[in-house]
Order: sequence, then C-alpha cells, then structure tokens
Amino acid sequence: MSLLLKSVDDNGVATLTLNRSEARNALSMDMRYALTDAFNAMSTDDAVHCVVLSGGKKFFAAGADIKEMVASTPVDIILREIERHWQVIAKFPKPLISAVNGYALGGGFELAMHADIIIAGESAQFACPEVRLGLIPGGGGTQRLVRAAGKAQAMRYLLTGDFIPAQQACDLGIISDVVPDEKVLESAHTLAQRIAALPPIAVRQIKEVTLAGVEAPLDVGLALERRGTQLMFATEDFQEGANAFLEKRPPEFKGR
Ligand code: DAK
Repeated sequence: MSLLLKSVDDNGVATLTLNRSEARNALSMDMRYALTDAFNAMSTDDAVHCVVLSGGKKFFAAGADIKEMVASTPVDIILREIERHWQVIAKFPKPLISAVNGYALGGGFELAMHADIIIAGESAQFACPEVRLGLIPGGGGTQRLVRAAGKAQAMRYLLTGDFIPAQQACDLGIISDVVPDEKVLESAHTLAQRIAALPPIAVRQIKEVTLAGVEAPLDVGLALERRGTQLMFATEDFQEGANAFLEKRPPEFKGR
C-alpha cells in the first residue's frame, strides 16, 4: 500500500493524503521521500494549480517516526539530510493548503505549517511535543511558530509541548480557519478550487513575494512587490482579466 495517495481533479487541484494510519501517519524516511517526490513532480506539472495536503479523516500526522529516530546517532541524523526534504515543500511554488483533522504533532505540525493556508476541524490539536521527548523541534517549529504567533505564545507552547486546540490556534493566527470536522476536506477543496481558477502566474507571484518579503526589510519586500506588479503587466492573463471586467463577462485565464 502506498504511503502517499495522490490525485488531481479537472479543476487543477491535487490532493495528497498521508496513508500510514497504523503509525498515525508518522513521517518515516520513506514517507519523506514520497512527499519530496510528489512535491517535485507537482511543481512542474501544469495540470496542478493548487494542492491540498491531508492526513485523512482521523489524524494529520503524529510527527517524525520515533521508532526510526530512537537509535539514531547524530551522524545518522546528519546523513539523513532531512532538511533537504523540508526544503522542497518550503520552496514549493504553488499554493498549498493543509487540511487537518485530529492530531498534527511535532513534525506533523511542522508539515502543516509549511502550507500557505491551514484549515482544521474543530477537534484538531496542534503541538510541538518534542521537548517531552528530550528533543527540540527540528523541522522549523521554533521559527515558524514564533513568526505566526509571536514570542509570548510560541514560548508558552514550545517550552511545555502543550496541545493547542484548533480554535485557539486560529485565534493565535497559527491556522486560517476552523470548520466542523466532517467539512475539513470539502472546505479545503472549495478554497483550492477557487484559487486554482485564478491566474496561475499572479497566484505564484503573490506566494513568492509574500514569503520572501516577510523575511526581508520592508523596503526590500516593497521592491519585490513592485517588480512583481510590473511583471504582471506582461501577462496575457492580466489583459484577459482587465478586458473581461470591462466587457462584463467572466474571464478565461490561460496561465500565459
Ligand atoms: N512515531 C512512530 N510511531 C508512532 C508515532 C510516532 N511519532 N506516533 C504514533 N505511533 C505509533 C504508536 O507507536 C503505535 O504503534 P504500535 O504500538 O501499534 O506499533 C501506533 O502508532 C498507534 O499509536 P497510539 O496507540 O499511541 O495511538 P493513539 O491514537 O492512542 O494516540 C497520538 C495518538 C498521536 C496522540 C500518540 O500516538 C502520540 O502521542 N504519538 C507521538 C507524538 C509525538 O511525540 N510526536 C513528536 C515526535 S518528535 C528533525 C526534524 C524534525 C523532527 C526530528 C528531527 N531533524 C531535521 C533531524 C521531528 C521530531 C518529532 O516530530
């Protein structure tokens, strides 16, 4: 049985589903390779405009595979180069939505936070419980949580490993939306379909400029945005969008 289920619908929405329920979707190295291959393939697949990442209806992912890690030496960990796998997802150029039911813990929470948008069910729970194992978050948890929630809240959860219920995570700005548990995938797909129908070059520019700018001084971010805006005037999709508005008809974007 495949560790990762993949499908692409006619609207350009790809769905990736972690499929290792017997280990609560723990991120084994095989799972990481499967994710890396899938994201690499989707980044150059013109049929894919937006991606929904799910763990299925019961849990998102319980983190790194503790059984694989327990006997590892620091050299084993260095040689695994897990950062290369994270990097492929962090640099994925198309919009990515995490659809979270149940637990998103440790590396599972970090995986969810690699997405641009996180939609969670009302009983979902997020945590960086690494400290309880004698570890620290290693997939960007310390850095992404503090950027999303600010120092006071990030420290409160990083230093205790406490669970963050979905509504609390939403109130703190860590996730985008809370919906009834049974509506998570449907809501993520509805949003993904709306994004997939928009001009893909503009969508990708917004993602790139927003993520690059947030790490840069304001002047640099604004310069990136300015260049991105200027670039859009070279696209056929802008002509189509503007003309469709003026002609009072729906636009037909072509990704050119
Ligand atoms: N790894 C391996 N197996 C896991 C697992 C995990 N993270 N989580 C669950 N399992 C396995 C259990 O061992 C059990 O296996 P069997 O005993 O049946 O063989 C099976 O899944 C079912 O687990 P439970 O019986 O515990 O299931 P429950 O539904 O009762 O509880 C749970 C679900 C998710 C609350 C619980 O399983 C749990 O607390 N799991 C561990 C959560 C956790 O501590 N996660 C953080 C892992 S540390 C790095 C980058 C990143 C990381 C490390 C390094 N580098 C760049 C070097 C990340 C570290 C982490 O994520």
